[in-house]
Amino acid sequence: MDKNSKLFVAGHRGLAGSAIVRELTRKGYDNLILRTSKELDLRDNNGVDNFFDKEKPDFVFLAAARVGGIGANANFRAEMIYDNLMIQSNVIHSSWKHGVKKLLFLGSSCIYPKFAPQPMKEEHLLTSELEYSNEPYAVAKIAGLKMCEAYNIQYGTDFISVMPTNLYGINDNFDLENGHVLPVILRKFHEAVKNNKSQVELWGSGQPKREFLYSDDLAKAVIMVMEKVSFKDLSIGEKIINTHINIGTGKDISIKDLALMIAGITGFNGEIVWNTAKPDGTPRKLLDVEKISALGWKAETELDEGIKKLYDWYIENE
Ligand code: GFB
Repeated sequence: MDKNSKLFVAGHRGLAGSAIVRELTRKGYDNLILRTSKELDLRDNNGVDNFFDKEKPDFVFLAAARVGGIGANANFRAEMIYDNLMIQSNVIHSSWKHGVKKLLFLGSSCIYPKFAPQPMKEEHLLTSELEYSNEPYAVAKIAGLKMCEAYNIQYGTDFISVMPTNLYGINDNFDLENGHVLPVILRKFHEAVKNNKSQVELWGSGQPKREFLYSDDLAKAVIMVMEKVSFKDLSIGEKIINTHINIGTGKDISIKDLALMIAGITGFNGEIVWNTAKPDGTPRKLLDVEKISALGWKAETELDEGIKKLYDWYIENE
């Protein structure tokens, strides 16, 4: 991939996609092809095919997806599977058809079994049942990585999949019902401080543990993989040893401790009420990051530092 290669970043307005665009621009890649979902509906097979035919991108970052927190996964089970299957199938298939040199597909740590050993290694994929609350999303993401693998084997393409842990950062989803846990807690505390509220309700028991990665750190990992790694590097001879690479910090934190950290940053001193009628989701979700570390990448942003950056951005853009 050189500095004037034609790069298509699908999903460039989202949390992951916008971070990838910022980092590509910072590194001097200046031939980016970007389309909003209004301009190009990635669920539309003909539209996507025509776009690839016309633009002929050399490299594709597939960061477009229907995503959300545990609420969105419960409220939109149908969209979670339909939209994701359509988006990724159209983009992956058209990338093959129109000779894309390399494609990078972004999945999620939700692909692993609910009770996978911790930390979760790439080879734990499909070893037991999934967490029910986000099963439609996880099934779509597993289909995406398997589709990349299948095209690589049959057609000799170079389509690589990476599985990031829970992300947070600029352009995050702060929607109280459907957003991700970290930005939603930040918003709840911020609004409580602003409105002099002494109590904030959070979901579940607070006991589950999650691993959080700042989106700008993810972008560096993703671009490094695109620049350095080929699908054949993930195999030994004919044997495929890995279909994907985990991207995480290697450290996790309970939702309760996360809430206390965010309370400190936002200045919320009131009471936290845990609504246990809301789901906890999977008990723990920590990625094994040995492979991405061996490639020379490491998360740089400490959690408290990343939350402070996100809080500054949120206040500016509220
Ligand atoms: O954001 P979330 O769905 O991440 O929720 P997941 C994580 C945990 O935070 C759950 C608790 O145990 C929730 O009960 N929680 C506490 C809250 N308060 C809140 C709140 O106000 N809002 C939310 N959303 N949660 C995501 C998937 O699962 O993992 C995504 O939903 C994505 O699709 C991501 O794949 C990696 O870790 O449970």
